[in-house]
Amino acid sequence: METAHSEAIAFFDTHPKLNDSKSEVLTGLSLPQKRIPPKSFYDQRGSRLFERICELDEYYPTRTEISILESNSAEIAALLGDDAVLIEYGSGNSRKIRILLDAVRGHGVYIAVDISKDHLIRSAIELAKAYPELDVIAICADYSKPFSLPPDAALSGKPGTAFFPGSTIGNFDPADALAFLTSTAATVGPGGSMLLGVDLKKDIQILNAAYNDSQGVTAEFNLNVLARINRELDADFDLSAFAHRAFYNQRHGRIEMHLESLAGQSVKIDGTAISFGKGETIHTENSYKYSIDEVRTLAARAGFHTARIWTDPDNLFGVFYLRVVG
Ligand code: AVJ
Repeated sequence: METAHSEAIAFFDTHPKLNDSKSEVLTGLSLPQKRIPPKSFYDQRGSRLFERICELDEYYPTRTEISILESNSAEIAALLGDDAVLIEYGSGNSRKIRILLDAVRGHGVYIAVDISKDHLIRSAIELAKAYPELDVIAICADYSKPFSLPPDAALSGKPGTAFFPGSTIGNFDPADALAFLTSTAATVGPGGSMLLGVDLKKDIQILNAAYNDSQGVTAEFNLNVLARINRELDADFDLSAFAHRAFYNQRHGRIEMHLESLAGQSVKIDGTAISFGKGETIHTENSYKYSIDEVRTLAARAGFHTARIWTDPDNLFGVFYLRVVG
């Protein structure tokens, strides 16, 4: 690290294996139901489009979760206690963690875990500058797999609280969500806890509107993945020959996003031809929605007791405080 503020943070690198994205995309597009993983959305333009989504009238989750965290920050701080050890899974937009850090008056330990090293270090340094009393640790790791926290000395011996906001858990299939929570329980260990943000089941029209906004930003976000593949994987997708589709799948309790081929066509990716029938789709994202009871049950199977739940007045979104059992 070559920055003037590198001494402000501690950095640990687990050297997560970056999947070979070309073969991953080619494999996904060879399946009977073609698919591209949702992590592919977030190149620079995709991350910017996602930030615009978060500002849309129709997209309620971000602003609702922020208001829940703000309204309950004193109680959350009391549960975290003095010198809290906060472990953020995915160091996205720092707005939410700042609410918690302000509530604990900038004291304690903050551990950011992210697979994207540059982004991770940049945001960790930002927070270290903003909270001079805070011990900031950055761990480059793939948090969807188990990883170890740095030695106890760095952690004041206090069990940690994992912070996983944004309903990112909604991107996991149920079995993967269970595996993820189980491994998080192991990471924070006995006495540890988790603050989990989850988008709740609700009126289908509200859900469908959130993923079919009137300004078409979500459509741009979805289509951007094809522009990214064109650029990074030497492909020739015609973006005007695909359309954004998003709908609530009631049986699975999830929003599905797809890109629908508007014609029969063939696309080349690094020399490999992929053919599309008219109306055929690429499945780009699942966003699972949970009832409060479903979160409780999932958490219990992963070894967590649901100690506290905060919601908004319309029950759109839930923030769950989970404690490791035993
Ligand atoms: C970042 C996965 C929580 O599922 O709502 C927003 C991503 N996709 N609009 C979500 C997303 C389309 C978002 N998550």
